[in-house]
Amino acid sequence: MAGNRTFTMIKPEAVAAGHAGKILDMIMANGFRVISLKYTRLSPQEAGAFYAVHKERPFYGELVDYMASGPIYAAILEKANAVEDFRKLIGATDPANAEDGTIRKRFAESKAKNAVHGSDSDENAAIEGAYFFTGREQH
Ligand code: FUP
Repeated sequence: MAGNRTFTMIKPEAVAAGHAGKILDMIMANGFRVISLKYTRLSPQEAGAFYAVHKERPFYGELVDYMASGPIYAAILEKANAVEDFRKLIGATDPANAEDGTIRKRFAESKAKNAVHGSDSDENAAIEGAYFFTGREQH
């Protein structure tokens, strides 16, 4: 249903630091249901395609290298008002600006290595979720 799903990734630095379990716990404790979940790794080509919208930005190359640098968790989440509520839960892109109690405030290393991704619209949530999961993998 439109408006009720978002897509997230727990990014390589947070996985490597052993934070994935705690981050998933925060997500579930805040009322998000995990519809799909996968432990995977993006190739540089896949990371480049996923972030193609940022192609012209100066940080694009670094972002792509980083997102392909290690395994991630990818997940589709369900909750009323999922996109907006999840962006509130993760906090600002730069953890220095993220509010207390947010995932990025607690776990992000920096603006570039900011622990989690959250879709920015219902449309992108659907596109991003479909990139990682077939219909049969959504429950
Ligand atoms: P967000 O929606 O909060 O994930 O942020 P953006 O879509 O603006 O950026 C996507 C990713 O690009 C961020 F998660 C980290 C990276 N980024 C940088 O490395 N430097 C910047 O100045 C902005 C974004």
